[in-house]
Amino acid sequence: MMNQKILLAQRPEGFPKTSDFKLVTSSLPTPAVGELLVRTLYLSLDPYMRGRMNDAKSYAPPVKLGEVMVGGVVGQVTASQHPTFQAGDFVEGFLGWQTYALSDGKGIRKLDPNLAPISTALSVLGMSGLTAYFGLLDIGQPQAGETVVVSGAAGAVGSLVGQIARIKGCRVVGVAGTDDKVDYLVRELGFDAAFNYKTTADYSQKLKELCSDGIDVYFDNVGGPLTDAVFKRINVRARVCICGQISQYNLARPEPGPRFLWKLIEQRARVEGFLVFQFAERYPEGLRQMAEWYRAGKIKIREEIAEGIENAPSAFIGMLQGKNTGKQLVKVATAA
Ligand code: NAP
Ligand code: FER
Repeated sequence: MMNQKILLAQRPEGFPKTSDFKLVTSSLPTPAVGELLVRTLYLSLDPYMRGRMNDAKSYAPPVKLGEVMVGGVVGQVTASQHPTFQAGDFVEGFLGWQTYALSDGKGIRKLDPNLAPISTALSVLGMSGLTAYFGLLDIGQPQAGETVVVSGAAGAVGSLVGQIARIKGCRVVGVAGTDDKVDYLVRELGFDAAFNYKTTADYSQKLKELCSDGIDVYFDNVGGPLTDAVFKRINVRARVCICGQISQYNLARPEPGPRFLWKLIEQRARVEGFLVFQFAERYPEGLRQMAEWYRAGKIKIREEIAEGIENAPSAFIGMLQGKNTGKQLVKVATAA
């Protein structure tokens, strides 16, 4: 048996291409004392990976050229010399774009496959869910009756944010990139309204129509012109949560925007960026609550599943282009 790995072959200029990645095969490692070998079942594809392909330090160092791409994985232990893991255990951790990974157990979470499908450890019961939960509730502090606008609304994080805001009694307006996504938000996820930013000419006018009482919380996944338009409609003491700026990730240079800081004075409003990792000590709370809502049917999810590690680069590019509704995963192997 061999290990298949996807390496960063070159740093993308603008939008990534499949040739920025390289699939290589190597022999399977054997775990030493204190180590375990994990077979990847699902690989998570996330927008942050685009940032890690650049030669720029952020909260984490860039992926080096010729290194395995970073990524969250759900897998199954195939061999272990680690006291807390046994062959057959299901686990989740940042194990990278590869079919097998050696680990020392640090940052590896054991999963109970009877509680929820294991893939959810990468979506609603993983990083996407925790981002939605803490970003909306801690940074956004939505109150019943308030209007919450979510961009990237049909994606992994955005679809959860809108549903949590509904649970909290808010009026929720989503923004997404296709008419099917807009239908999904309103008909299946219970959003009060949604619009397609690709076919809407005047965002500011549309927001005025759909948010007649103004905007109290904006959960921003995208940035760019949509975010500029939201600022024109924020209410007194509004909270703007900066979760992501995906409209900027593939640009060679960030776009200059209109200057809207005066709106914050007028409305005594707050803008705050956050990283899900800052809430690490409270992950158990977030996971408990998300699991309760998910199991009670109050939160619905969709997963977009590509097949085979070799298709991870094209699925990643597809996710950046909006081909996914809900969480983009790659199914790499079937559980034993
Ligand atoms: P996702 O929303 O499932 O997938 C990305 C989506 O972005 C695509 O489906 C696409 O949908 C949309 N998109 C792509 N280009 C766009 C553009 N130019 N303008 C507007 N929308 C665009 O991904 P996710 O994992 O849930 O992540 C959502 C956001 O959260 C990202 O910005 C990510 O960086 C951020 N995030 C932040 C943290 C944190 O700790 N701060 C953690 C996780 C994620 P459309 O069809 O709607 O265009
Ligand atoms: C993300 C976007 C940005 C994310 C992290 C960041 C974990 C962090 C960026 C930085 O530190 O520069 O989706 O997810």
